[in-house]
Amino acid sequence: MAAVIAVIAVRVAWADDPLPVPGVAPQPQIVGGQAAAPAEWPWQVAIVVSGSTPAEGQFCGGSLITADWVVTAAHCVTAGNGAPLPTSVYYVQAGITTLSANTGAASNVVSAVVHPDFDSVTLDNDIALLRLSAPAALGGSVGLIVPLTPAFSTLAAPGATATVLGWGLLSEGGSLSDVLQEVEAPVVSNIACNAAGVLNGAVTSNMLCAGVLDSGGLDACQGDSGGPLVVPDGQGGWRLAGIVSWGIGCALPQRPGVYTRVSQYTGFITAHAGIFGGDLSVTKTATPDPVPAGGSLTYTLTVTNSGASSTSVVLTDVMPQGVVVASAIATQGSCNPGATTVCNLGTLSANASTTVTIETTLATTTAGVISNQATVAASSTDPVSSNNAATATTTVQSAKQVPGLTFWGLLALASLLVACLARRSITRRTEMTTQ
Ligand code: 4AZ
Repeated sequence: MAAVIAVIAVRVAWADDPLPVPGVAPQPQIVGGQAAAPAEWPWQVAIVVSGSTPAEGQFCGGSLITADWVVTAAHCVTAGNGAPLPTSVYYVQAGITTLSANTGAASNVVSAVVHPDFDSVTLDNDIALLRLSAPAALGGSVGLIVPLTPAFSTLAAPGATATVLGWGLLSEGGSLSDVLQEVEAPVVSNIACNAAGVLNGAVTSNMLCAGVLDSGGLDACQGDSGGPLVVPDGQGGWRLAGIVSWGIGCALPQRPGVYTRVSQYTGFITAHAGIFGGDLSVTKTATPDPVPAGGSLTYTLTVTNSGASSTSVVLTDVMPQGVVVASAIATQGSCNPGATTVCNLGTLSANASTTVTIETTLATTTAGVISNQATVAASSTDPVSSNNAATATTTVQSAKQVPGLTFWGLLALASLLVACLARRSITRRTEMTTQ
């Protein structure tokens, strides 16, 4: 109870999210929305005042990005001066759609990482990560959402239809919505959002706007803070593009809602929740093509990490029949040349590439198409393993030599001729002797 009082005391300074006032009639929540179905948005969590039920004490939303990390707004978990609240004064409820049904599971928060550049006046960098005391049990009505990364930021381009979720209020003194609300709102460009008569330059590049400029009507509102603004990922899933942050009133014309632009925070999220990992690909060339039997063949492999964080890389290349490795040199890390060449490339930074050069010699008998596949794999500790195995294949034509054109061919032909002539003369001599 003391904790609740502590929260109420600090919340006087939070203009945005009034705590629920028991006995006050509910008002419409997320503006222009509709009730969500159970388990429709499984990453949505409620942040609730400790010692109260979700229906009594939900004051912000959040999104589960790993089994033990929730992303929310910094202003949800800080005092008015931007200082973090003790994590003991709130808890996270996952797997809940109707607050009064009190479904799902509550988790305590062991640490809150408020963005170091959070500005409690301008609400720039309004993002915080909450680490749960134990991983949430995933499945059914509890699931994860992937934060939008810069590589996919066009999914939240102006005009894209985003969906905002929350149990928020419409006006001060209102009650919480009992059932999670969802509303679709188009993304508005920062330029349009910042125009005079709209938000007048208050929107930084770390913010994203959504709403209907001319008519209003579709918006988040007080108490939705910290909750998700999601966009379709184009493959039947969703990405977290925004965090409900602030606005002038709710759903007014010329006053879009403002969200933390999540794609600006892959570094911050990776540093703490470490979710993105590497994203490896490999390309390979073989020269020359065609290659003469007995000649030299050089494989050049380029490994690229286009993921959001560094990852350690092992490259394996099994040599085809008749191809003997002379040397394998990596620009970073080291190689063990052999019939199976293994290169331990060490840590490859995000957005970096590295090269391995494998010099080989073909056996003189090697002929036809020589196919070779290389495989790269990230270390087993990479948190996202699905995007880290890649292969590249090369095929070169080994030009079979025409006998007689080479020195050795000529020599073989010559010795055959000599042997033949010698045999003929022996035969003659024998004939002569028997005569
Ligand atoms: C708030 O105070 C709040 N209309 C959140 C969103 C919006 C306004 C206020 C957007 O939590």
